[in-house]
Amino acid sequence: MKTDKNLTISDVRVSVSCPGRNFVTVKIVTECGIYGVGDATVNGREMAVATYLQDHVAPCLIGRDAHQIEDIWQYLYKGVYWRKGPINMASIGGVDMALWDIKGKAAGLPVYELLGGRSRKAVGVYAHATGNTVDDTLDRAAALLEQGFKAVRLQTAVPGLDGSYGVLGDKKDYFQLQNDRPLPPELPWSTRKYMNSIEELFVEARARFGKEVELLHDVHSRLTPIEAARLGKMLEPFDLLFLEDAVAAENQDSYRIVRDHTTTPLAIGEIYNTIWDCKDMIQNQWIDYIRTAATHAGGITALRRIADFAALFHVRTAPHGAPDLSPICHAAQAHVDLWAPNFGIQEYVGFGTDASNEVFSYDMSVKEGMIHVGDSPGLGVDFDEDAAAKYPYNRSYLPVTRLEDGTLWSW
Ligand code: GCO
Ligand code: MG
Repeated sequence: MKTDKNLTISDVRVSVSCPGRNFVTVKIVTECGIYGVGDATVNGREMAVATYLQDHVAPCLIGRDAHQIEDIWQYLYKGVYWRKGPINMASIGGVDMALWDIKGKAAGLPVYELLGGRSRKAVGVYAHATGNTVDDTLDRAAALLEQGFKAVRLQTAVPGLDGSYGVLGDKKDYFQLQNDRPLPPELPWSTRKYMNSIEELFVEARARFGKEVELLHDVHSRLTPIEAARLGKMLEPFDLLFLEDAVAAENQDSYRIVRDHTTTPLAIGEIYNTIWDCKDMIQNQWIDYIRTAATHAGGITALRRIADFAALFHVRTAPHGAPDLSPICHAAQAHVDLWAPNFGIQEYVGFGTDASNEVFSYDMSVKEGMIHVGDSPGLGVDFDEDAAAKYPYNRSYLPVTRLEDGTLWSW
C-alpha cells in the first residue's frame, strides 16, 4: 500500500550559517508537513551554492513529488544542460539527501534500510593525528588509539616549512583550522623537504604502535606521478591502509604511473563531483579506495551508484569526512557506509563542535573507533533554523600553497 501522506514539495529553504564552520543547509518541506534536510556546503564558495539553490533549483522543485528521488536527480543533472561542476553537484547533493530523509520519514525507516539494509554492525573510521613534530603527531595518535580508534591518519609539519598542511598551529582543533580566514592564507611547499622528512614519521609510528594499527597519509595532490610513485615505494615497508590524493587527478590516466610502481594502496576522490571523474581510475583498477563525498558528488543516489560500480573492480569506499561537511552529510554517508557491500573505511574527525551541536542534531555515536547509527526514520538528523540564525555566515577561505620561489602549487 502506498503511503497516503501528501509528499508534494511545498517549500525549499536554504540557510548559510557559521556555527564554527560555514555550512549550507537545504530544507525541503512537503504538503503533509514531513521535511528533509541536506548538506550543500562547498568550502570557501558557500554563497555561490546557496544562491544557485535558492534562485535556480528551488523554483524547479515546488510541486514535485518528493518520492521521485531518481527522477528529480536526473531532472537537475540533465535538465541544467551544463552538467557536473562543484556548485551544481553540491546543490544536487543537498537536495538528494533531503529527499532520502523525507522518504525514510514517510516510510518510518532509517535510510540504510531503504538502501538494502545493514551489511555490518557499525561503520569503521580513521581518525586524524597531526603535529608540529613526529613526537607530537605520535602522541596525538597514541591518545586516539587509547580512545579505541583502530586507524589513524598521520600528518606532521615539514621541517623548514612554516605552517605546512595538516598542522594545527595555534588552532585547538581541526574545526577551527580552516575557519576565520577572510582571505586565503599562503603556505610554503617544498617537495624535496617533504620527501626527505616523511619516512621518519612512519618508521617511528611502526616502532611505537606495532603492526596492528592501520596508518594512513594524505598528500593533498602535491606530487607529480613519478614523485608519488617514489613515495609509495618508500612507504611500502610501513604497510599503509592507503595513501590519499598523491597526485592531482584531473587527468585520471596519471595514476597509471603511480600504480605501475608501488603496492601502497591508493585513494582519491574528495574533490570529485561525479561518477565520471572516477570512472577511469576505477575501471582500470588504478586505485583501491574511492573517497567521493555525499555532498560533493551528488548525494546518496550518486554515492550508491559509485559504490556499485567500484565493487565490480575491487575498489572500496572511503568517503571524505572533513569538518567542512555538516553533520547531515556525515549522517548520509554513515547510512551508505552501513549498507555498501564494498565499504572500506570512513574518515572521521568528529561530527561537530558545541556551537554546531546547537544547530544540528544527529542519531549517531562513536564507540571503539566505529560510528553507530541509530534507527530513527530518515537520516536521523535535524537542523534548528532559529539556532542557525545566531551564527551568521563568516567569509573564510582554504589556504593556497606556493613553492619557495613563489610559484603557485596545489594546496
Ligand atoms: C581531508 C581533506 C580536507 C580538505 C578540506 C577541503 O582529507 O580531510 O583533505 O582537509 O582539505 O576538506 O575543504
Ligand atoms: Mg584529503
